[in-house]
Amino acid sequence: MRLSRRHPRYASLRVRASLADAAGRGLVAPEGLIAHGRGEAFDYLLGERTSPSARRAERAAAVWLRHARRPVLSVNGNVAALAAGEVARLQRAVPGLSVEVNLFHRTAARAALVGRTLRRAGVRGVRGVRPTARVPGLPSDRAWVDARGIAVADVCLVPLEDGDRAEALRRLGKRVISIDLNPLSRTSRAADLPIVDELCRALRGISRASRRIGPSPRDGRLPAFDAPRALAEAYATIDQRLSRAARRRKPPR
Ligand code: PTJ
Repeated sequence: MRLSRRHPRYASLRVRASLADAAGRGLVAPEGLIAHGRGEAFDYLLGERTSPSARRAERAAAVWLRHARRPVLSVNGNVAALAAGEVARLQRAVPGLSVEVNLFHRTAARAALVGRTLRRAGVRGVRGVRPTARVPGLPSDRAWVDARGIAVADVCLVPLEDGDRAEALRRLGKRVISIDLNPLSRTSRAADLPIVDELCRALRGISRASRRIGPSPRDGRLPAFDAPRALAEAYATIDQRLSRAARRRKPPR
């Protein structure tokens, strides 16, 4: 299908087309297309831009990743399809950041494809293609992790995660940073540091902040973050936008 650049939703249509293509190649699970649609709906409600509150969360995430002893970024099919290049840039901006394939709908072939996609984009030392440990108490294939990656991480950055695993990681004493446009999701509510922003914008924001911070001691000291406040600010953003639209009887821009 040809997309016209003049279409007012060109950028969004292009992303959809590339995800549909990635689903055709088996990189994205069919369920990943549904997850993307849910994300788009929340992005619409949030104004399709990074809010000041999300920007603060991205800066805090950069500090946590810089100070973590063993930080790991978890990558599923959607993340690889949408943001493999941003993942590589973040790894360059946060020296020592491990990148691990972690799939809900796991097959060996999909895991290998996600790994290849990341390596081609410039990600180094991709973990999790052949997992070697399990997160206890999780029945799904998402429990499969790398014994030298997520299994021993102190800080896990988990974009587009499911709530069960976010909760299981926290039970193991890990600090969880989520990226999820749905501030009501179980993942956002379970995270120690929820970032309510679109995946690519959030990864760019964290990379930018990390470059600004520069080298930091890997001392495991993570400044406090007020997660309930960050979520309340996201609810308020949606509330204000809808209330304004209801008053004007016109959708906000
Ligand atoms: O590749 P797999 O097999 O590991 O499967 C990945 C999916 C995404 C299918 C799986 O993790 C899943 O089912 O996720 P959920 O439970 O639907 O959660 C995904 C969350 O990500 C939802 O709350 C969406 O609102 C949110 N989301 C979707 N797209 C984006 C997003 N958040 C930020 N940026 C996006 N682009």
